[in-house]
Amino acid sequence: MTVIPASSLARDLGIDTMFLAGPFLQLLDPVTGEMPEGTRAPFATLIDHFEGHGLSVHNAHRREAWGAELMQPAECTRLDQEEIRKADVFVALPGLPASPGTHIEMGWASAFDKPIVLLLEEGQEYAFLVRGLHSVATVEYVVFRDLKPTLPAIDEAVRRAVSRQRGASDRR
Ligand code: 5HM
Repeated sequence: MTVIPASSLARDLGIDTMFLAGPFLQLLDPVTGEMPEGTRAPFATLIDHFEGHGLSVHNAHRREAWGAELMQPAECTRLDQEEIRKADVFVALPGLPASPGTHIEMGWASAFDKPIVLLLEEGQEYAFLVRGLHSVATVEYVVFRDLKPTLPAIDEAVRRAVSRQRGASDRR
């Protein structure tokens, strides 16, 4: 049983679900067809962290057993779009090099008016439409070097994105 702390993102913000996106195909080992441990780590860290905050995290990497149970394109596309539509907040690592699937998902999340948190690696170049997404959607950017020490800043970004998006929809 997961014990949710007294103050958690789920409880404080009244949210239930998160979609976590990030590079997938480019991380698969060509021999095993699976993501090596090192490339799973950022996703596992974020999933554990946000589940500890009482959120139900939808993540395709885990769903598809880190590559061992890869879905067909038509199946994962439909499912991902459905889960993003249902999510209370969308978090993504856009990928270096850019992950094509994640970029499509960022487009969906912004079109669906989701609060968005983008995790960007320090000193790296990202697409203009990633850097400019905040001009058309509720986006919080978190620049990081190491993910774990950045988790408190990521939590704050989630809080801000959800609150700002609520304020924006209340004004409409
Ligand atoms: O193009 P790339 O594989 O990097 O796309 C990754 C994103 O597409 C992930 O955020 C994931 O949600 C989705 N995806 C998926 O759900 C991608 C693939 C493979 O391209 C997959 N399932 N099998």
